[in-house]
Amino acid sequence: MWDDISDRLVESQKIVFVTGAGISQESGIPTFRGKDGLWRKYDPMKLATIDAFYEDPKLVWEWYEERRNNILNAKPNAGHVTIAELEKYRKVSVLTQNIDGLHQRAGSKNVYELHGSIVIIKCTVCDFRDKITSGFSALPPLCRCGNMLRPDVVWFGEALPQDVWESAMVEASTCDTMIIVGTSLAVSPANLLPVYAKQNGATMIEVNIEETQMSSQMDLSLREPAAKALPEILGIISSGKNG
Ligand code: BV8
Ligand code: ZN
Repeated sequence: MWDDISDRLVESQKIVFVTGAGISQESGIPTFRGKDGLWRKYDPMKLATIDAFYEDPKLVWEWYEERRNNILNAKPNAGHVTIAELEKYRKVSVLTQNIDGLHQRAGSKNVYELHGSIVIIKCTVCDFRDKITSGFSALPPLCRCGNMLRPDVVWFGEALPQDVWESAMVEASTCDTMIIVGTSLAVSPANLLPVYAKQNGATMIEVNIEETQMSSQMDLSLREPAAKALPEILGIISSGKNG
């Protein structure tokens, strides 16, 4: 299993990663559906929605402020750092569902944030939008125009940013290798990206501590934590070179 995949990794030219909450789990950021998951305390399906925000903006903001604090104190782990390192050997793009910015902080250059970013804050009415890493004194915070501010994330029921989604589809359809890391692939349309890669004949590799709904479609499933499995993949590529 590994030999064939190692050869393909050595021959690979362009690697596209699709990442989810699992890659940030080892940075201390709870996943959505895991046992430590956010789902346990709150129901993101209820809170990460525009209705919840307008129904109870304070509650939704308390949830985001708690996550912002956790994320701003978190550090990229070996999984994020390895993906950034791989750019020395291959053309790499990262299509992430995460809103924590850890791929960029690890040094990845080509990151597409499919679901937005928790550190970018925008106004619900005017075109104010800025990176804000400090806490807010009052929740919900108000814009200078008097309207509520919100995190620049994609809520359930909201469309993904058009330009980001279009680029992500192109990346997924033009890679020879896709590595899917730490995502249950439960959320659409992000979970279509592996389908596009497979249709394009890419080598499909999954890194996940559990089985996912696409495990049977993978050429290789590594049942290991991302911080352990990704350095193994880097080792094969860096010693095999090519590319
Ligand atoms: C859209 C930002 C259309 C916010 C997120 C029925 C009713 C209502 C809606 C729908 C429905 N059916 C389908 C939908 C659409 C909906 C959807 O997919 N719902 C699902 C849940 C059924 N999708 C949408 O609404 C999307 N928009 O469709 O718009 C449209 C079109 C045009 C015009 C208008 C509208 C928007 C989806 C984006 C939602 N926002 N995040 C926030 O974060 O607060 S999604 C949220 O879930 C996160 O982004 C997260 O990344 C994502 C997916 O979860 P995962 O990343 O996979 O995380 P999860 O915990 O599930 O899994 C972690 C995995 O890691 C596990 O497999 C675990 O085993 C593994 N793991 C754990 N530790 C490790 C590990 N692996 C390796 N190493 C480890 N150490
Ligand atoms: Zn405003």
